Amino acid sequence: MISVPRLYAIVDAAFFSSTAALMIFVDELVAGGCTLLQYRNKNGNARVMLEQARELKRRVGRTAKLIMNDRADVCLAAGFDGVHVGQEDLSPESVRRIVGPARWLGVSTHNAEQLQEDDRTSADYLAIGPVFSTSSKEKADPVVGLDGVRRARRLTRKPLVAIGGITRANAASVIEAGADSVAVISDLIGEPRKSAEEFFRILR
Ligand code: TZP
Ligand code: MG
Repeated sequence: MISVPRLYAIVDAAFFSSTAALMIFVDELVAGGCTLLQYRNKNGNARVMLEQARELKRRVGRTAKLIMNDRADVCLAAGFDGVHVGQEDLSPESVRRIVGPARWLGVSTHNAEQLQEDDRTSADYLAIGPVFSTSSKEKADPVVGLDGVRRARRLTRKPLVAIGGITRANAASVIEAGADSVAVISDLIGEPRKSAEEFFRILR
């Protein structure tokens, strides 16, 4: 069983006007104590994704685990530590066959039924969300709330990551509801180092 840190920082390329700005953001997250980072790029072409991913790997090295959103091929090409897929990506077992047994595989779920189904796969961790309303995801599923997190906790023994609208103000309630970790996009933007440090202080 893997161990997931309290804060799972998601680095969404859409928030940055240049690769340089994205890299500075990541340096700051690592300086703030982040050891698990997901690279997400929903609009970029595969070539840009791989370039940015390789640069991330060069900078982060082994100080933090790097997880690739959606793309098993780019994960392998960039030497990332794992892949995170959703309900409309390749199935967990298809990704597992591509990335092998050692890399981390995470799966996003949005309700109890999906969570139970993906609990039966070889996923290393499951995500549940959106917990709160979010503007960082297009066509987000209905919010599951803290009750959705509690319910998810009862349905899986895998590490549980909560996502969607999580901030320093509500993160403690999400962990209390049973999540092992919070995945955050927006509330790290701006002052990533300070924000990460505060998440770790709050979630100690
Ligand atoms: N999946 C469900 S909600 C979400 C994703 C990728 C976005 C979370 O972003 P934020 O800004 O932390 O609400
Ligand atoms: Mg996806």
